[in-house]
Amino acid sequence: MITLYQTPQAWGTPNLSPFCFKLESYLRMAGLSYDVKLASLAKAPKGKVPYVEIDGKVMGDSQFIIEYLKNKHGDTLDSKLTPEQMAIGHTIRRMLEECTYWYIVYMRWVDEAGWRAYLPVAETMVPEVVGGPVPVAALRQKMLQILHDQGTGRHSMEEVQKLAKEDISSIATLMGTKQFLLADSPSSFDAVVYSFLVSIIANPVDTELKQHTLSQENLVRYCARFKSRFFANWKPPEFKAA
Ligand SMILES: N[C@@H](CCC(=O)N[C@@H](CS)C(=O)NCC(=O)O)C(=O)O
Repeated sequence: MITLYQTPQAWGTPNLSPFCFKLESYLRMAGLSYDVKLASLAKAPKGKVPYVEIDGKVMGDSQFIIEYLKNKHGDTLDSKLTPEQMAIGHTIRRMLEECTYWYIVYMRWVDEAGWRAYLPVAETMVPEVVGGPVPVAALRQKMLQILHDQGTGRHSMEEVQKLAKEDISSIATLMGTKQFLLADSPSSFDAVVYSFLVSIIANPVDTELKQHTLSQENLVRYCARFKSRFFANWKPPEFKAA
């Protein structure tokens, strides 16, 4: 059994952290059994979510965990991909995880309308996930500093939306008429694409980015296809957010 530690479920999605959602998607795609528990960042090996307990070992980082699972259980999802498909998948994953991620964070923590919508979710992280009775205003201040240091925090909302829309357009173009990102059958890279698309679409604030994503018909059909194939029997864990 794999125990997946993650943040509370919210906004009708399995998880608002795209990395938690990615890992849960991968586990379902690979047909691996797991149970879900509430994370504590203080106990996370890398101080971030998700983390897992497998074979008595606690491990962090969604991608390192997926690689461990591929080695242990085999890799039926990606074994037929060509080197070129692997390279495209890798590039898209890096873009989503290292760039688009920060745009999503900005729209939740910096933009005022986004923050009003996200505040009830942030409140569910206190005290268990963040490890103490930290004021939510202090969590926001910390996140603003992180975003400033990373660079995205220096942009306007308009600039951030432009950058994020370009990422989504690239994915829509690359997917084209295929059923999944790289082919008509799913690969592990779809766990990333799906979780990031849902993280954008689930935001109650009707941002330009959300509208742009919803206007990409192939991506909307893809999300419906992925959900009915891998999350049809999904039930929310006991802990809940907004
Ligand atoms: N590379 C990591 C990224 C994980 C990550 O950034 N998680 C965020 C939530 S989406 C987090 O735990 N943030 C809390 C913090 O940095 O204090 C992975 O793939 O697991």
